[in-house]
Amino acid sequence: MDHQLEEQAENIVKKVRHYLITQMGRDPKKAFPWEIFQAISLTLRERVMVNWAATIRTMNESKERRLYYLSMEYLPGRMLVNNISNLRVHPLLKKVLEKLGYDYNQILSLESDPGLGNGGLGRLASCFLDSLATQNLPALAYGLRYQYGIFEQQIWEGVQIEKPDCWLLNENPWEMRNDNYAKIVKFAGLTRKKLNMHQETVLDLHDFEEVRALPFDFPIIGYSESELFNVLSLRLWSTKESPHNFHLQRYNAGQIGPAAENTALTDVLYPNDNHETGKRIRLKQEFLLVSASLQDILERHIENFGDFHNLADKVRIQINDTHPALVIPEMIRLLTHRFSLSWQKAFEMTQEVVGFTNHTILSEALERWNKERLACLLPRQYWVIEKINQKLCEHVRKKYPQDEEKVQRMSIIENGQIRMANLAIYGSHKINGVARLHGEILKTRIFKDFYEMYPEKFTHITNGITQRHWLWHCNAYLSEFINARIGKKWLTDFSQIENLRDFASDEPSQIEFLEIKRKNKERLINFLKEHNQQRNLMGQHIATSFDKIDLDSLFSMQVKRIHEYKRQLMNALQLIMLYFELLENPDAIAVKRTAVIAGKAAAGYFTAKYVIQLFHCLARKINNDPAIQDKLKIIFVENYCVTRAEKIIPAADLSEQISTAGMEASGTGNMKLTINGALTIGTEDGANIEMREAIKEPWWPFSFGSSADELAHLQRQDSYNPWDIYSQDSKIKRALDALKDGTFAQTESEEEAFGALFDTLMMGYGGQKADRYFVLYDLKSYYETERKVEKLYQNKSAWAETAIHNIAQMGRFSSDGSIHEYANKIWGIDPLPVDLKILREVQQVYEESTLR
Ligand code: NBG
Repeated sequence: MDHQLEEQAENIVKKVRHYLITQMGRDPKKAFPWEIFQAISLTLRERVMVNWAATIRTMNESKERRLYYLSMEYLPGRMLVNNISNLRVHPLLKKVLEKLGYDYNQILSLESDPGLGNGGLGRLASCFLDSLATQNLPALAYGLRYQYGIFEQQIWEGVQIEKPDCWLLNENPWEMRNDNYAKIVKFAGLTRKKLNMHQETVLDLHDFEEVRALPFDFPIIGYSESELFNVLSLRLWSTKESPHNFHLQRYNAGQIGPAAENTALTDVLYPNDNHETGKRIRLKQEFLLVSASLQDILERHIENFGDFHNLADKVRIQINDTHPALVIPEMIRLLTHRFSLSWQKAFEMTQEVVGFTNHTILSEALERWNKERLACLLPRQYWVIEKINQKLCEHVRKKYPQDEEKVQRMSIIENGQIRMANLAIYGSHKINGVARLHGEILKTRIFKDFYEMYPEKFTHITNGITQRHWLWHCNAYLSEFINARIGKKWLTDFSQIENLRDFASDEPSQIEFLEIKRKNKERLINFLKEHNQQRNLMGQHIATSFDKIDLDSLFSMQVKRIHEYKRQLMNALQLIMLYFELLENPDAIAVKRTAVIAGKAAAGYFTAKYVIQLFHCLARKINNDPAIQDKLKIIFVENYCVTRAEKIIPAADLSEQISTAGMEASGTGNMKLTINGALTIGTEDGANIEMREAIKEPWWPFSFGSSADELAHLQRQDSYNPWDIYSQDSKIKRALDALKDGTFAQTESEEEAFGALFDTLMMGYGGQKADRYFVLYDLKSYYETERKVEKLYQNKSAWAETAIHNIAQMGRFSSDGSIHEYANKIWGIDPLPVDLKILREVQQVYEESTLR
């Protein structure tokens, strides 16, 4: 075995040297680390390319139904490490780098983390791609190749500063530019009516603006125990590298900005999570994705089948939230106009093809486009939307003749706005929520009218995560622990993890589990020492000591985007209350606590930014207060991203999932933390509920807070007044007062920030109700439940036992399971493993072409 590894490593070293010379003109003895990264990637890529070509041919020749996944966001994490992991060549590559004389971790950390998404929605898309590829499902994914991903977050004396994220500074060995498949997308222009062969009106367009979308393909490698693995394509469109997108006439007229608008169209990802702003460029981005991808999809279909008679049988398109919902009018338009299908046929086909996943019930996140804006930028698509809407309204009127209000509620166009969710529901055959509670809320609250009319369209599929990335890849110690006990089947069949239950009460296993946790905490703290030094007002690093962090303290983690409904502020208040209690009596709490918080705030979201500032000031005061004898430490980790999550999550003892019940559609961080051996303190929200049911009493001891129904009731009654709590609960009052009395604020800006936080809780702002996310309402039970946490943590063995039970019951939260459900319930697609004969053929051609 060792000998074999040695030999393989030697061969790869040769290849790497070959690339260093032929691609970089570099003497291998003098290569820069970045060149080594490139050469390693190119070498590994060869292996991937063979299977990639063979998978594509397998799909084309099979003529099976295919899924096309459309998403404005992806968060794949670093590609080289992920690919090494799915190709199972980790030990081999370590050996290779050792031979070449470079440090494995250093080389791998050179790659930047492609931040092509905001948070859960984008990461879910990447977990889904991993599962699609691993389960050999015939699929292809589309997105945008943003030049700048989600901003890099820096914290300057507590204030979030957004720096551009230039992930494409260096050549990316994992993307394949594909000029042959570039597409032209048309915006604006004037329309002219004409008749198609069914004597139905369609619109021609002239004087339009043309934008060229150029695809870059990324391989998505399926995990497999053998050389038989599928490779899917993630095709990302860019407008950057097409010189004709530059508008010279405008430039000559002195309009420098507008001249570059189309060249710059895919430059930046809109950095909003659960919030849409209705900006024009965003609309153009969305249509770019839709139009280019749809042309691609239809061309593929024609190439395979010659015409569209079987389109509804062979194609499934899943839209990740409403962002790509323009696919509905655009598909109808193309089919009726360019391909001369009848309107009715085109509409029915589109409905059958498209599926829509909703990811939020927050009204500020539901997309609405200004009617004039859309009509001006996309006149033909607007015209189709009007027609779809007429059809919908007629339908509703027919079924509910007396109910004009219902028609208004369901109408796609209302009050000068186009409601994309209504369009997406009407235009697709299935709409799904992302957890059971979320699915219920869609049916009974936000899309009630649609549910009444089309009950069969509504379903839910609970989110999942890939255990390969979020356990195997990010937590080597724990993975070995699991493998040693139950083997490795869990990697592709996560239900196997159940067998771990047998070890929950086994003392040596408990001890080993706790040791692993400790090692992961140590790894995190070492990482933070190097990468999370604080910055002063000017952004310069100031020496930050982590020496007082006790690895045996309880590490609680709340890591996710900063949003009011996620209630990081409740966590902060709980920490303030704890601090005051410790000031009175440092022995009041038996275990030390290290509270880790991380997450980005949208650039214009002031309340969220104030919350970050508050954590900074809490840390400044509390971490340095000798009176509490190092019992409590607070760390805000800058720039939360996939790579940092991989370091933070394995180190967690406690997972904070404390959103207002009914607001977090699913959550996926909750799942990642649990499979890494953290216990959850959480509300009855999103997937927490299903996790509680799977893990069962007594292994889920820290559930707290009001239910979604209770809060909905309070809202309807309009009977909640946070001042009641303020005046009745002295501990809570004291914590709130501390926001105003200068306990934590040192500067005017800090005073203002915390004053504003106080006001959102007690007065409301911008026309919103005071404490609309019920922070104070749940705070008492939250605080008390945190004390229960500490009590259990004192009993290490009971803690470990509970944690192992938690991991063991997480089998159903793998994205493999979610994807399996999508494939059966929504898409109707079957696995299509790469054809061995085709693979052999491609391999042979490859071997023959490799010059010795
Ligand atoms: C987010 C939800 C999360 C959910 C992810 C993935 C949006 C619009 N929604 O609760 O807030 O886990 O989607 O489904 O980003």
